[in-house]
Amino acid sequence: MGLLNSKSPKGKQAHILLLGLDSAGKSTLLYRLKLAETVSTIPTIGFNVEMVQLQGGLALTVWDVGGQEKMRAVWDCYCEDAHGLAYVVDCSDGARRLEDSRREFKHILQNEHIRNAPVLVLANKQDLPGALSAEDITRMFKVKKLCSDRNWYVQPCCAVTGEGLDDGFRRLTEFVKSHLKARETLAFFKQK
Ligand SMILES: Nc1nc2c(ncn2[C@@H]2O[C@H](COP(=O)(O)OP(=O)(O)OP(=O)(O)O)[C@@H](O)[C@H]2O)c(=O)[nH]1
Ligand SMILES: [Mg+2]
Repeated sequence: MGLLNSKSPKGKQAHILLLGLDSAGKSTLLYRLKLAETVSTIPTIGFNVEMVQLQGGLALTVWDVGGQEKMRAVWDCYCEDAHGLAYVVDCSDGARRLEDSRREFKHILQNEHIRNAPVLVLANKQDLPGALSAEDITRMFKVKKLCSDRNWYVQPCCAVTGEGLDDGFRRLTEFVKSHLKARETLAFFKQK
């Protein structure tokens, strides 16, 4: 049984927000997940939205928002209906870009609409020489500290081959299910 049929908000899709700096690999990753093939991408101006069906019947609506600087200014506007955040990092990026990415990550976690929402950090481009590991990113981005109020996981991956993507999104889906359940329980007791 997938999220669509679960007892989480009736008729609601699990809505995942896919963010990360420009060229981190978000669109490559989205279409790899959806089509199981590598598509050639152009920088996203605005957003792409796709329904992704993972093996096992899990359905996710994934919003891939462009990561260029002018787009980052509007990321907050996409948070309102999100049940989970997938944040993509280009692990082959230089120190300055990694710092920009870390800063944006910290900022988006403060958005009240995704408070407590689970986070999957995708440590992408593991195929490139010198790419930082998932452990490096966890440390550098202070994920443990910044996500102490929610479920989180840092998944090494390669969007071009698809390695790590299914595992990461499956874990995120499990987190989202528990998050929705907790929200439902809270709403039930608030009604009383
Ligand atoms: N080697 C390698 N290249 C990758 C990987 N993932 C993405 N790329 C490449 O990185 C470039 C940018 O990928 P996109 O998916 O367009 O990046 P994006 O995050 O959607 O960028 P914006 O739309 O500008 O925000 C493309 O040339 C991809 O082929 C990866 O895992 N390994
Ligand atoms: Mg894109």
